[in-house]
Amino acid sequence: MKCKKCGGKASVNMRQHKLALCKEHYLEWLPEQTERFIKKYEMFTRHENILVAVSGGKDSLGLWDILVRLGYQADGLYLGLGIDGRRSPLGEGINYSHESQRLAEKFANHHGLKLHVVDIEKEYGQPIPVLSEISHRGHGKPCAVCGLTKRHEMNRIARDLGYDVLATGHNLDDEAAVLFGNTLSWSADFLLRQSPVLPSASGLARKVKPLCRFYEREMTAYCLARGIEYIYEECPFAEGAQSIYYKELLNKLETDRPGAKLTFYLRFLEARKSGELFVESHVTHGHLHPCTKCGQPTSAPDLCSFCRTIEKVNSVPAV
Ligand code: Q46
Ligand code: ZN
Ligand code: ZN
Repeated sequence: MKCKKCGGKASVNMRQHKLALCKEHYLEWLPEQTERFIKKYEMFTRHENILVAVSGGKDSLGLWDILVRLGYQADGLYLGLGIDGRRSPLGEGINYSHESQRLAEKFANHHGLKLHVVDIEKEYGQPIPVLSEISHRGHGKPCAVCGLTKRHEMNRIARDLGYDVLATGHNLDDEAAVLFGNTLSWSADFLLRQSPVLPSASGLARKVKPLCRFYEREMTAYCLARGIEYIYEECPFAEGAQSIYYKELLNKLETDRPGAKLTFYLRFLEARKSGELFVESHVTHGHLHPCTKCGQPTSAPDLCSFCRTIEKVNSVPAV
């Protein structure tokens, strides 16, 4: 297989685009495409300050790398969730959080970039697995509390430190799996909110997903070609997640019909934009007002669900 640009040996073959490129041209192509998506969806400009949520994985580190290479002002935010053997019921030997933090810091140091690190245990007294256990949210899995905490903290840091926009590394596989799940249940509220850009609203930072049109394997190829060291392991709690099952189903479809995943997602974005699928006014938006403790928007009468979770945890006497 030959590189379409130089005729040299191709190292990445993207069947869905009918495009094969050598390493050098792939490393040019991916940022160029990202720039195109940033402009197309009006995500941000070069005058704005971007906060990249960095997990230590390939997508978020790849995204940070691309934005910096494109000349954007992008700092990182790492959330220390405390998911590792020392302090969780997972057992010894699993050092997911420590290892991902090490790799995020290594990347930042190597490129001379600013990385904010927020340790959840230091901020709120307990790591995520324990917060989840004490608060009894999420049916024995910490993902509900983890997701709630990540959203809350990313928004808090973006707001408190004055960033214009929060960027996450969600790729096409992530977005297609979410879309598939929401379509199966026809969750109109969630479908309406699924977008490459969520504008800022009543105390919430603008959120963008510049990688939403790249396949997961394209991000893996980018990180390998750039020599970015990232954490290969998934969070141990991800095992058995419904989103992984949906990804496997979509991968089967993609094998038989290259490009199916991309078409599924892009046609949805087109239909959503044109208003073909939903009439926005039919979807009920709960009345939002600021949480009396943290100020972030909530539909609950006083505290938001994150602050309620932390209150509940603090009210349980220590053993
Ligand atoms: S980090 Fe957190 Fe994920 Fe781990 S505990 Fe669940 S939500 S699986 S993306
Ligand atoms: Zn080439
Ligand atoms: Zn709150």
